[in-house]
Order: sequence, then structure tokens, then C-alpha cells
Amino acid sequence: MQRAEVLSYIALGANLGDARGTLTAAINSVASLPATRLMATSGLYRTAPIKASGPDFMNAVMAVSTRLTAPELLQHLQQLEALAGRQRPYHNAPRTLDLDILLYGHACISSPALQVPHPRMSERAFVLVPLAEIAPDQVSRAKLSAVASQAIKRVASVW
Ligand code: PH2
Ligand code: MG
Ligand code: MG
Repeated sequence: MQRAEVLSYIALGANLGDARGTLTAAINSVASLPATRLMATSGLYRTAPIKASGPDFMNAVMAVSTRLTAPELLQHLQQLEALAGRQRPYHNAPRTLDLDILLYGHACISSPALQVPHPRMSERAFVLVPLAEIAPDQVSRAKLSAVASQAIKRVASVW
């Protein structure tokens, strides 16, 4: 029997190289994963680094409906990061592409490789603001107010 589709939200970030071009290409690549349909994408946001070094980031959030399991989805996302030249010289180093699973249906996953919901998503305007753009029901006003001091600016639509 075919697996059911699950709605998953994925955060995209980059602050090395052509961040805007990389995010746009990554959205297309994620939308083209096997057994996966694109449901929504936020605009692109320029954001100040949070607990990270380097230049400003470009961030976005996308929603997909997928029959991949969460570990399968993670493996595909890590492959796309590697294809974009992602290196990990130290924790939170500047990066060409970061793809994080924020939510995978209503699943709670706590394995060494994957924690869902993403454990730090509520602390980050660069996640909550684009997520609220495509899924306002997922982000309360209180959560948005708690990150209101973090610099974030919507700079473009993806398409
Ligand atoms: N990602 C991090 C840490 N800090 N700051 C911004 N603005 N955008 C990010 O994507 C980001 C960050 C860890 O993945
Ligand atoms: Mg991340
Ligand atoms: Mg990551």
C-alpha cells in the first residue's frame, strides 16, 4: 500500500556565495524530490545572523506534501546541501545552504540525527516570520512578539 502524504515545513538558509540564487534553486530541487509536491513558499528574507558569524543570511520557508519518511526527507535535504557545496568547519559556520525540517505532520521525532519539531524554531524570527507568511495558524502572535527584536526584512518573492 502507498504511504500517506505528510505536510512538512522546511527552513532554508544561506549566507555564503549567491545566497538568493542558491535558495531559489534549492526550492526547485526540494519541490522535485521523489514522491513530493510543493505546497507553498514564503518570500525571501534578509536576516541578521543569530548565534552565528558571517554576513547576513537569506532565509525562506517552504511547505511540501511528501510520501517520503522523515529520515528519507532528511537524507535528500543533506544531499542537496552537499551538492550546494556545504562545508561544516565549525558549529554554525557560514554556509552555502542549510535545509532544516521544521515540522513533519504532527510527528515528534527525537533521534540523534533528527529532532522534529525543530528544537530552536520558536527562538528565531528567520523561521517564524516566513513560516507565518505561508502557515499563519502555525505561529502565534506571542511567538512572533518574542522574536520581534531580531532584524529581518522581506526582500523578494521567490518567483
Ligand atoms: N541558521 C543558524 C544559526 N543562525 N541566523 C540567521 N539569520 N539565519 C539562519 O539561517 C541561521 C542563523 C543555524 O542553522
Ligand atoms: Mg539550521
Ligand atoms: Mg541544518
